[in-house]
Amino acid sequence: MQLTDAMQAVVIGLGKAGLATVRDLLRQGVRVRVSDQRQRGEIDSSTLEFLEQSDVALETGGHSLEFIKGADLVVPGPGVPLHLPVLMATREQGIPVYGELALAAGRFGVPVIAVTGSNGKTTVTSLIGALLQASGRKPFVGGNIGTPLLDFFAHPEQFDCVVLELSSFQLDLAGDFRPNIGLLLNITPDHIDRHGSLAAYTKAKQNLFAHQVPGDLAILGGDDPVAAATPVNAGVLRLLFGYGAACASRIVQGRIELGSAAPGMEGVSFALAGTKLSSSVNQLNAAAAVLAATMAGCGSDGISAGLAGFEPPPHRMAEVAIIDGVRYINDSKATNIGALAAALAGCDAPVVLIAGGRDKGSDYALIREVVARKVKHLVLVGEAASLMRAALGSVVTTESADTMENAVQRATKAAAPGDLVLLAPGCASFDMFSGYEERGRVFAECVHRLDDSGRGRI
Ligand code: UMA
Ligand code: ADP
Repeated sequence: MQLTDAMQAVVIGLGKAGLATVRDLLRQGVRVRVSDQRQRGEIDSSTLEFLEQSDVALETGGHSLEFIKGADLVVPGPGVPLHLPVLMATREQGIPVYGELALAAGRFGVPVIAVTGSNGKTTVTSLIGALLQASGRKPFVGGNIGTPLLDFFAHPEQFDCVVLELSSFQLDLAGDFRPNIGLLLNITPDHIDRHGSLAAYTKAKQNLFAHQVPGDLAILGGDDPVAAATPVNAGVLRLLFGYGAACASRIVQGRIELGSAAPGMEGVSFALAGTKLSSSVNQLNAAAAVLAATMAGCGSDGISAGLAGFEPPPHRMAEVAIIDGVRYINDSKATNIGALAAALAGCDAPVVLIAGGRDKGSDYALIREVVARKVKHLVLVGEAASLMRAALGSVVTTESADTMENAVQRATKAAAPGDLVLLAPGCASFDMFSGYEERGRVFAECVHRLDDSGRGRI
């Protein structure tokens, strides 16, 4: 849609992305109104001041049909459920509903690499950014990773390429958005509460490739049957990464080997030993990122330097301490059962698992086999505790804890020297914490308190 200054847009949800959307629409000269479910007093004063100065009308305490009257388009933030009555009414009235990606489509003017998948998005997105940077490029890194993607348009002159982490929520309303290089890492169930079914969630993820044209590239997780089977448009190059022989970027004994699809890089390989990417999931993430960076024109020197200097984001399989021979691992970012299963699969010692939190409609029976194989005792926290006990109680001993402190103490009691105590919740954190970061921080604090209480660090 060509936006003009005669148009009026309504933004729903004044979160990070919503505020960036307001700014972007204002830059394009569109008249903007914004509606948020929070009360006015809950919105910070600098935001209120900005809206007032920019002549942006604000509705608080909910979304009324009256407020969207006369709008030429409505833009919900990514976390706003699409079945809200106000959005249903918007559609019924024939008003287009755009997401951030639909607003950005066709405007970047530099190559765009976009990463989606159930797990590994943040790691792969930031790693691609690091590889590009180490190769002398100036990437904008944003999207679901934290910096709203529309912020790119505030200073496009500062960047020569764009790397986006995209969630299924963002891809649900992507319009004509098209990445030059799209990556779908893997698909395991997540956000079923929002999408309604695994099929709808998968479709949203695969939407990344819907508008690609000949010359574009689709990079797919070769070991993930759903990701690998993603249809791509005619003329789009399809490359796989992973362990399989058909992969253009292949993990062989801790190294990443590039195949003939990578121009000028055939037979080049990169060692991961000595980098912070040697865990089993990070080997996969590195294989994806190296392939994307290679296909975006990076050479082997830049890629080697980028891999060597990369610091993985926190709260992902991070060792917190070793106390009395027990290793405590914080994988608070394991917010779905795919990440939980991958964490367990990569563990090389008996695991006392702390799991649970806010359920997202997950079927915990899907992880029964890996739990039976790897977990010696399960400590459950949060709202999902009874659902998880019902699904897993037949294969592992379980107990409940009402605080993280109590969970850490119970897990410690069940662990023997050589064991791992792993926080990998498999659920969202919002029933007990402000987010996965706070959950991981509190876990680490509780572990350190054990240490302070006289147990010897090894
Ligand atoms: N709101 C309403 N009405 C509603 C729902 C929400 O008004 O019905 C308002 C809330 O009051 C709040 C605002 O909307 O003021 C929250 O907006 P949002 O949920 O769209 O979140 P943002 O703060 O804009 O952050 C979003 C992403 N959040 C979600 O997709 C839920 C962030 O991803 C992203 O980093 C940020 O944009 C910048 O691009 C976070 C996330 O949790 C990390 N993503 C999910 C995930 O990774 O699993 C998808
Ligand atoms: P996302 O942004 O998709 O949530 P992250 O990189 O933040 O991905 O990692 C989220 C969780 O998934 C962490 O628990 C991490 O240990 C796990 N993880 C990371 N990469 C992978 C992968 N390739 N496959 C499965 N799990 C992964």
